[in-house]
Amino acid sequence: MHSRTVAPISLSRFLIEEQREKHHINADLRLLIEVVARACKAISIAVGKGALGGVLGSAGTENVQGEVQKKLDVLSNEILLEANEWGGHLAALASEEMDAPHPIPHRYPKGEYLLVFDPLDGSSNIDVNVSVGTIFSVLRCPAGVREPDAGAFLQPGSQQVAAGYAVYGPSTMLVLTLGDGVQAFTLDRELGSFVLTARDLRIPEDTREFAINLSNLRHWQAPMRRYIEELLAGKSGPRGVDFNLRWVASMVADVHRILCRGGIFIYPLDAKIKDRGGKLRLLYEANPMAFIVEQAGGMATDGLGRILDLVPQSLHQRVPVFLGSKNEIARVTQYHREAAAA
Ligand code: P6P
Repeated sequence: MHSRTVAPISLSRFLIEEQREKHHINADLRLLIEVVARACKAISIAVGKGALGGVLGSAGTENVQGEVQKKLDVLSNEILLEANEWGGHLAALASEEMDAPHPIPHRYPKGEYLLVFDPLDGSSNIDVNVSVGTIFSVLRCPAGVREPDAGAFLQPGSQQVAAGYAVYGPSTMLVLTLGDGVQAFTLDRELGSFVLTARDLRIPEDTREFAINLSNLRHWQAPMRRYIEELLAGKSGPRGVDFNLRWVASMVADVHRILCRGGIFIYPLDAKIKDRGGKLRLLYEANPMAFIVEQAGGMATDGLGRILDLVPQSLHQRVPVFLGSKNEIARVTQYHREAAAA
């Protein structure tokens, strides 16, 4: 008697079971996640073509951040817009690549959700074939708001109903939280569907691995330098153990490693970017990653307080980001709080 092989659980089946058994999501949110996942498959194909796809290099334009847009930044943004406009699940979309929110065209019905995303994070790595990703966050549109403007998106990250990222690496993976743990799906390129490959990811509370752009050390504030110099001192320093540095310069790749084996990711304030409030964007980088990290038992702060408690002041607001293994983030946050209180 052959034991029946357990059929792989597709993203669609996972979402339907979440909806049916846990009443955790409704049909519109299920459709939203499936549409975003389908768009990420299309982006994965475009990214995977590399030089053969004629989409490497600069688009010759700048985005609202003043950053030169890669052709794939623009293409990924368009893929996500086109995929999400018609479904009737969204009231509006916002993106790192667009100054203002994108309204749902009047020819389509509107839904109750807002989607905000970084269509291709780490795109400076594209031309050198290093992993990049898509980061997305789902909020509810405030009640009674029929034509959501930027103000409708300015909700604390604790209001997110879902968040996730796709990482375009050796394999393409989708990592998702609906507020009930973190699940990971791997793209089966033959089936063309995401298959559940890891349930309830947990970040170890301790770690010996840290991710930071060390070249900014001389620009950091005192508590940041204190914390990193202790890690670099290793066995002979106050921590008494050696630490390892990893920095991909692609937030999605660094955060994914942390979800898989622990670690911390820090992009602190430094003298160069102090006036801008930080490097990473709150609504579509810090908030979704903080939601995922907390759901996996980690911690996420801006150096002083919980990222998910921050009330955004603008759509493209930047913040310092400290996230990952709880005990290390608690320590470095404590150093910053002590310095602020001194
Ligand atoms: P740096 C990519 O541009 C990004 O927004 C994040 O994905 C990444 O963690 C960070 O910036 C890299 O910054 O200063 O090392 O280039």
